[in-house]
Amino acid sequence: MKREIPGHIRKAFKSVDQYLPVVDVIVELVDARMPNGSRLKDFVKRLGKTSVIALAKSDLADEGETRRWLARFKNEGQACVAVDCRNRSSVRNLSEMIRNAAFTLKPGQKAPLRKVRRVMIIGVPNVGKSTLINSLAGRSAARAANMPGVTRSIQWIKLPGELELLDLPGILDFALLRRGDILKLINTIPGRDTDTWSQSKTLCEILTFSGNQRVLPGYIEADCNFERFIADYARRMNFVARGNEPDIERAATDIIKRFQSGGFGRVTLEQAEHDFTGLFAETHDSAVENADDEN
Ligand SMILES: Nc1nc2c(ncn2[C@@H]2O[C@H](COP(=O)(O)OP(=O)(O)OP(=O)(O)O)[C@@H](O)[C@H]2O)c(=O)[nH]1
Ligand SMILES: [Mg+2]
Repeated sequence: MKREIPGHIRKAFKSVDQYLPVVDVIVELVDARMPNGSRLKDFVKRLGKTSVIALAKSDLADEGETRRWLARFKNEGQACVAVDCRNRSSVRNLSEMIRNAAFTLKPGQKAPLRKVRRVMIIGVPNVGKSTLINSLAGRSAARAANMPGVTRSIQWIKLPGELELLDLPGILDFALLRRGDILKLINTIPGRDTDTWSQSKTLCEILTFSGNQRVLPGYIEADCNFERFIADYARRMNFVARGNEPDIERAATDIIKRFQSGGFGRVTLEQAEHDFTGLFAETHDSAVENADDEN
């Protein structure tokens, strides 16, 4: 059965159209662990505004890989910076960049009559938009939590120095939805408990593709064989199922939770110089259904 984009995401698209005429700058917030796969590139380009890319959750991503991503975006002529959205000092550079973009006029551009400049934060669900706004504002102004779909209403948040930020719900387009399973790995689309087996298998495959096998303890020792690795992991963690068998379902869930919270160290799933995550695309309809189910 074909379903549509969830209601609050449709509403976010409408709000972008509604507020765009009064917006001066767009902050494109992407996940540093998957900068391209979480980027709404075509969508933001179509809006035709000055934009700045911020790589959120860079505290969870590989530092070298983040440098390579920043170099790639700079090469494309994009202003960009890596941030930990939860940390006020980490977002200072971004704050500077936003001010520069908002208050510097391009050659031939007329200054707007209003003093205040307005900034729209655009990104996929759960990437850290509300957390970033709170750090930029220096106070808890927007509700944030670790699940997609937290922001449902639209609000302007005032910053000192004539800036206003718009907190929007997360946006997903069909190109990103098609990447279903890998977006669940970074918690953009909520995974179901019954999904964790296929998610952890995808995680192992991606880590193998990206040469990051060492990240998962025991994976190389299991010859990068997923089934063997999961069973060994369950045994090591003392996850026991009925009949004294290793509880491999619990192991799969544990691996996903641990990965998402940085428990295996800093890992980037998508390489700046060799992007292969498109290989993990799902069919359009099943991906849309997954996003819809939880919202
Ligand atoms: N480690 C880490 N966690 C972050 C970062 N930014 C946000 N988070 C966490 O990610 C979760 C989601 O943050 P939100 O700010 O609610 O994300 P959002 O993009 O507003 O989400 P929606 O409104 O649901 O689209 C929260 O648990 C945050 O604490 C970051 O840079 N690093
Ligand atoms: Mg939010």
